[in-house]
Amino acid sequence: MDQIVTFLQNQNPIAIAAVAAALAGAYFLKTKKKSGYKYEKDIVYVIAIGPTDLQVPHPSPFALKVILFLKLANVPYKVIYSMDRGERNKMPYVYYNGEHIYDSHFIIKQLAKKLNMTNLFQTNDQERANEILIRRFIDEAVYWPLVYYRWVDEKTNETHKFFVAAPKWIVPLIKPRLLAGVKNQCYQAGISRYTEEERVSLINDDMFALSTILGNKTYLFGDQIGYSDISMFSMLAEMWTTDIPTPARNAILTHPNLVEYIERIKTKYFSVDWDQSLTTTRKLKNKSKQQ
Ligand SMILES: N[C@@H](CCC(=O)N[C@@H](CS)C(=O)NCC(=O)O)C(=O)O
Repeated sequence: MDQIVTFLQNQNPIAIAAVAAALAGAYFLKTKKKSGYKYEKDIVYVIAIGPTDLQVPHPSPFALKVILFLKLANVPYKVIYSMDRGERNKMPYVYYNGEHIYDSHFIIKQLAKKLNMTNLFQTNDQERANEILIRRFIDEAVYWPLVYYRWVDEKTNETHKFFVAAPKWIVPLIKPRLLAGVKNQCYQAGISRYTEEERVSLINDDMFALSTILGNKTYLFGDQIGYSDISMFSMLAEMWTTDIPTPARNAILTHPNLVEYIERIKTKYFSVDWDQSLTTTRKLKNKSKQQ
């Protein structure tokens, strides 16, 4: 297969693009078939990208949000690793008792209602307003440095870790397209257009804000974990759990309360499956080496 890839690399770019598109298409269709899974009643199926060689069980902070929510709800769930992004072309999405739900926010809102998890949300208007702002700030703004340093920055990117479960031969065919897509998103979102100094100052401000709001509380709103904690833990854990000293990780490191917060929630809710999922990755990695 390596010879085929080398052969393709020496051909006319248009011919390569056509062959690459056909092979990548076939591969995506194959992984998409996983969405034709035999679903069981009362189990939530989370369809999300992975596994990867990152140090987190789910590479998407939005998938991690959904998983943490499902743990809190104490509802049986299964993760289906797939490239399938569903009809909104975004991951994750879930399937539950005959219904697809898209977007981590609406997944959590709708399942919380079905599962009667009202204690997750603030009831006082002032707190509820703060909860909305914190969550939207994290999901929509703090997200971009995570993407930028994982995918775009030459010194810190971990893109190779996303393809461990894919057959080796397909990687040179699908990776450039995915990478170009993510780079374009970072440009459009604006994160790529800052100077590094500006980017770092924004990240430092973001972490200062989160650390100050958390203060010495166990969770953002006191002793009980709430909806905005689900977002905050998921985004910060993705940034923190890497051995690459990205500016985002460095910024977290300067706030001991954020580090303790991440480790506390990770230990409490992911004591088993954080490592279990890394083992799954290792197994898949060995399998893809053999292909
Ligand atoms: N608002 C969505 C955001 C989901 C999202 O941006 N997912 C990323 C992966 S982390 C994705 O699907 N990116 C592919 C794309 O945007 O084309 C949610 O909360 O679920």
